[in-house]
Amino acid sequence: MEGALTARDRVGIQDFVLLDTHTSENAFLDNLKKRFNEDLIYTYIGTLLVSVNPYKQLDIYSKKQMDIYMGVNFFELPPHIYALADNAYHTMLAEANNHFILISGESGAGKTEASKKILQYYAVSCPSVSPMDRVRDRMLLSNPVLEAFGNAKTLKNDNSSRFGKYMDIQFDIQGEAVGGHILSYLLEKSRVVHQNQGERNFHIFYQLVEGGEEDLLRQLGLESNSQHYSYLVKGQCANMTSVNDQNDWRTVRNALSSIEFDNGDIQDLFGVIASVLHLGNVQFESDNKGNAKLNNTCSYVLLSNIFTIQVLSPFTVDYATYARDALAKAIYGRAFTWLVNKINESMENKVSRHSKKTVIGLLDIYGFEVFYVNSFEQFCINYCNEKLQQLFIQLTLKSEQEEYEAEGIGWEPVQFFNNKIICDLVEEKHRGIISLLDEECLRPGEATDLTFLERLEEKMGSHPHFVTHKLADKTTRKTLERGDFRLLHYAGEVTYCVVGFLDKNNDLLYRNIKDVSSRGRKQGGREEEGLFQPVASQFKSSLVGLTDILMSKEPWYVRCLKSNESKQPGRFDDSLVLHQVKYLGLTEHLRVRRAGFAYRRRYEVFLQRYKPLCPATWPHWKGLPADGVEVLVRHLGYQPDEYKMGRTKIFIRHPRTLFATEDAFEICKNDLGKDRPAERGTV
Ligand code: AOV
Ligand code: MG
Repeated sequence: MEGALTARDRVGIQDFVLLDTHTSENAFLDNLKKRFNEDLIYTYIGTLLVSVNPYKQLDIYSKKQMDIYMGVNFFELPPHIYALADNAYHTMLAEANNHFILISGESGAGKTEASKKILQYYAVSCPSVSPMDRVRDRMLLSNPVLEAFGNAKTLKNDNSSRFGKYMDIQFDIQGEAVGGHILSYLLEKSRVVHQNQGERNFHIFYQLVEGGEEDLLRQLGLESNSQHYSYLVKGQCANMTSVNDQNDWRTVRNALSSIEFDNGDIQDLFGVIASVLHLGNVQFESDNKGNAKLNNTCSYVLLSNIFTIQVLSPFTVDYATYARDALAKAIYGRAFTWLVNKINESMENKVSRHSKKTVIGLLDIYGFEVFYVNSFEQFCINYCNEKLQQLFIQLTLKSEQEEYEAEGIGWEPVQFFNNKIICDLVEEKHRGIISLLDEECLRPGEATDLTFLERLEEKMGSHPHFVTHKLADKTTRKTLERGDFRLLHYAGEVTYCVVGFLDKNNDLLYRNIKDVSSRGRKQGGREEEGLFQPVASQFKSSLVGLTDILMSKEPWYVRCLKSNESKQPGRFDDSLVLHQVKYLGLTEHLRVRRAGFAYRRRYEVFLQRYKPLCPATWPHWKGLPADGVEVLVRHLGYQPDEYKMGRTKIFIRHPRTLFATEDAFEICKNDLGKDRPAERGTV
């Protein structure tokens, strides 16, 4: 008994539900920290997985580790991302329904790494029949490709996702992964033409320029030096130590070949990427009338064909530059969409297209982020995070309620901070920020970013989560500039600078240029025919669509926490982690799990684990599992008010009851000398 306690003191508790003290945030933090210091980055809250970014490679992701977790009962092994993946998988197979894994956490917390680990687990561990091997390989290979085109170095994360990604992994009834499909959300196109100090453009540009083969570069007319390209040096950190662009180039290049990209596709793709770089180097100068003309160093026939049409109208140099950038963004955005479509084609299940399948959806989006200057992009990203937090709140409360109801057990709800108020502030029809923004975008010529801000202040001025520069001093100590507004998000306050909001929401010029550049091509493009929807509204609709997709499936949660701001291995910054624990609502989640009945387990599972503790159930119980559990817990001395028997599960009121049983089990297990795998230090 004492040995077990000492071990627990050192490595903490692997499931917060078993934490025998109160559920205070400090106790929570303390447990996370103990474990983190032992390189135990994963901890459960029931079936929810908390992960703390170690910023160092841990030896816990080998094939051997995968094998250990395959098909083993969730709580029998140390917490792991594989255990969650495996549990979702086996539940999906057993219940023949669809699931999704929601991975959340702020920028740099480890979401993308977690999603890759899960995909690897399925690709490697699930049963496999040869023809599908290629589909699985492609699913895995889609990662480096999409990361190259959709990720970039930001101040928060050297490999930050700049698009949202939802991937369905399809399984047949034998449990084999047979296909995949990706939905991508709002790519941060502005990065193509501008990067803040200390940030980079999308990885692919540097990979191509630094790693591309001589022949290829010559064909594309590219110099093998990123310093040569104005779009690559805005952040003044083109070459960074944590990324090896040359190696990554080879990985991406090989991946593309394996994902059904033929040489023509690859030529086209890099032709487009190169054209963006060339475009960025196009300079304008004033003619004698003050109009823009192409600087005579520009000799790109194809580009100037497209481009001079646009710049033939008498534009100023500024405007022409602006048009050039809009075109570059549009080209890149289209290339990205094309890429996602190609990848989807290659992961399509062509063998058993019509047989029944179930899916596990993996959601990995850009995390909440706050920079020194925050713009339209951060507004969209942070809004997206609000929506997912709202989904989490709805689902955890909802599923809890439903479970008690289904099992015939009454309960008292726990209070959460409900961020619905912030979601409404942003997205409410006719009244939300996005609606106001759209309205301003419909007044071309009259509206400006500043009139938008004025309208915001007028309409939202008294909202508890909106701060105008006029009121800033009363609410917080930090002052606001004239062109700023501040939102009090669930994860903290963010000051947004309105400059560029209208323009980025409109993407107007993008449409003009599309008209011009598609003139003379064979097809006009179907997109142009549809009704124009501003960017933020479009994003809002796509998030509604995503929510619907998710709500129709069974949820699993991975909550990623950032351990420190400076990406240091093994450093645990108490206040930073505590802040995340608070805003992610982790202790409330824990309290909900423990309210009324802290713990519940299916009768079969409970009996299987604890049956050695009672002579009547060991080694075999012949009757119904529920009856066996009843016999077992009476033998253990459970008092009638300590537990309830539901329809399929036993519900245990206090963690300490299960805790005592768990202790007894540990001792008994040692006595039996059973060679069960157990967490380091707990045996
Ligand atoms: P994110 O996806 O949550 O941020 P990442 O998954 O890209 O964050 O993680 C950021 C970096 O942290 C990675 O590049 C790794 O160096 C490190 N890291 C994360 N998880 C682990 C792990 N399990 N083991 C070792 N290192 C890890 V963003 O995409 O910015 O929201 O938009
Ligand atoms: Mg990411």
